[in-house]
Amino acid sequence: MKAFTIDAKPYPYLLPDQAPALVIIDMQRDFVEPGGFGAALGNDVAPLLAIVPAVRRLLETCRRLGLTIIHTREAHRADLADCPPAKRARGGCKLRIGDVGPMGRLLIDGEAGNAIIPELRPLPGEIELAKPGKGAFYATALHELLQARGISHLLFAGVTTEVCVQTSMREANDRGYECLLVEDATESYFPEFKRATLAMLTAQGGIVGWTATSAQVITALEARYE
Ligand code: C5J
Repeated sequence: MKAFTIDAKPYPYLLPDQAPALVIIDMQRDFVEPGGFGAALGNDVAPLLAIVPAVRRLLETCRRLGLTIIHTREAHRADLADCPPAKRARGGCKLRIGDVGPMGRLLIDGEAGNAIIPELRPLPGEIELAKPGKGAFYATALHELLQARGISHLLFAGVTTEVCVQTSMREANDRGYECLLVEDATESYFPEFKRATLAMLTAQGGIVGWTATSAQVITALEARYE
């Protein structure tokens, strides 16, 4: 039988019978639009918006092929009971988690700024997961949801590469998932951090997983699951 692979780094990524899930990390207004939490930390958010077309192409392909799709949001409860004081204090900026910004309270579930950007808004049937940490597995039901569906392979996209994306991919790797990060569907406020993250994830024979471009991923998914 023919083996279907994604042309990936550091070596081809084998696509299983049970299709991978697409995990889109934190494409929420808080991080990619001016006036959100990312901007409050002093970042220029423009580079993050540049990946939206690539994430959208990937999302549309996965939708058409019927893959499981998970959208995460970094989000805290309105009473901040799930936000450690150390996290809230970090950065020492004028606006902190829970404070009111131009798009509502920063990083608070249900506020306007906490929503996924309109271009990538989840459709009914897709899983939208609020997560109080940087990693998508910390204090969420993600592992149980994936296990219930028999999913062993995860394709990662979203922001930021070296913070929530990398943390989530490492958590997934430790739980036994075969993980691939889509290179042009992830971004950082710091280009050198993105480059370093892609390199460190795939070093040592793919110690955390694989990377590939969205074109390579889409071509392989269509060949395997269409
Ligand atoms: C950050 C994230 N950078 N989604 N969150 O605080 O990467």
